[in-house]
Amino acid sequence: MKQALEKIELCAREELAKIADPAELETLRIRFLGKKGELTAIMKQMAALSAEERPAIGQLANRVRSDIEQALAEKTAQLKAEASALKLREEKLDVTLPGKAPKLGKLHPMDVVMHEIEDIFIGMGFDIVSGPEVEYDYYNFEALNLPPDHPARDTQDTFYINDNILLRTQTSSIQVHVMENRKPPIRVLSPGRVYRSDAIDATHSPIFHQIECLVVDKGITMANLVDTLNMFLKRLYGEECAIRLRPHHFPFTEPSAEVDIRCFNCGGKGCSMCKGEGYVELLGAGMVHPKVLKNCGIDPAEYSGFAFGLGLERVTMGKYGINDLRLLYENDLRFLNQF
Ligand code: 2NM
Repeated sequence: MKQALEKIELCAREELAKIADPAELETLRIRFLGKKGELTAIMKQMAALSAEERPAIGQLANRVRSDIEQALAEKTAQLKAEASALKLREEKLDVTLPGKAPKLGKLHPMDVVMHEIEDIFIGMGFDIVSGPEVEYDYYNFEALNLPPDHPARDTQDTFYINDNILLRTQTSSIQVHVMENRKPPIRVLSPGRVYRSDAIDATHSPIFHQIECLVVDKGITMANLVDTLNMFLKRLYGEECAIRLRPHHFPFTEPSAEVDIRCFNCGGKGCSMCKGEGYVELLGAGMVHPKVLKNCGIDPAEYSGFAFGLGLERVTMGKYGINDLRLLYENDLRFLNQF
């Protein structure tokens, strides 16, 4: 029996040494120490021993059991330690490695210019206002003194939703809402998307952007218009910027003017950039027509105002030397990444 017990211990140690998987440990424990295990089977035979032999064999059996239990515990601890060391190795994170920089987006050149213009006017005490792109004929044309037979109202030029509703062709429709809803003094800048039924080419698009400025108060004159234009354009283009006004006609302003900017390339002498003119057309402006003020509930005998409007595409193209409008809409990263 002594030999049998020693053999069990030896065998258990050998088997244990081979194990690499924690799941096999339990199988081994049952095989040697379980109720139907090898050690239990030997213990059951102890009844047959003589009273002299029993204590020594009993002691040995107990020692073998506790030795196997201890060996099992040690192996369990060893496997656990190995598994956790492996996990640590596999999940190792080197926090000193350089990070992967995320690709940052940036503003479209038209947004850059628009924000710049908005900031200039906010600095002069203006509010930035917007309005609906789908508009009533009244706000887009009638209130602005465009008669029913005016060519701009032609279905060839304007996208109509129905007889009465259209896609706004100018941001002046916003100004009508502003004048209806606010009391002078009014100082607003209204940037926005506008729609005209034009074919796409290097200088035209059915969707483009305008920025319009409106001031209404007591005693507003052309002098205020010219001063505001100079202040605005010198901030946008630099102190050397100079402008000139040419008489023009708009139905919603009287008098009206086209505003040219002196050519930056030749300083006014005339060159290929300005086509020999010395000046480049930039925007339209004028004193708000008394009929328009009246349409919007403002008494033209008490108040006067000036307004001007510019195309954001044209200003952006001029500022960055872009020669084709379509580049602004194509979202080609080779183009956009240059800004
Ligand atoms: C322009 C040129 C001249 C303009 C007029 C008005 C309003 F609503 F006050 F009558 N808003 N904008 C105006 C005047 C717009 O764009 C070329």
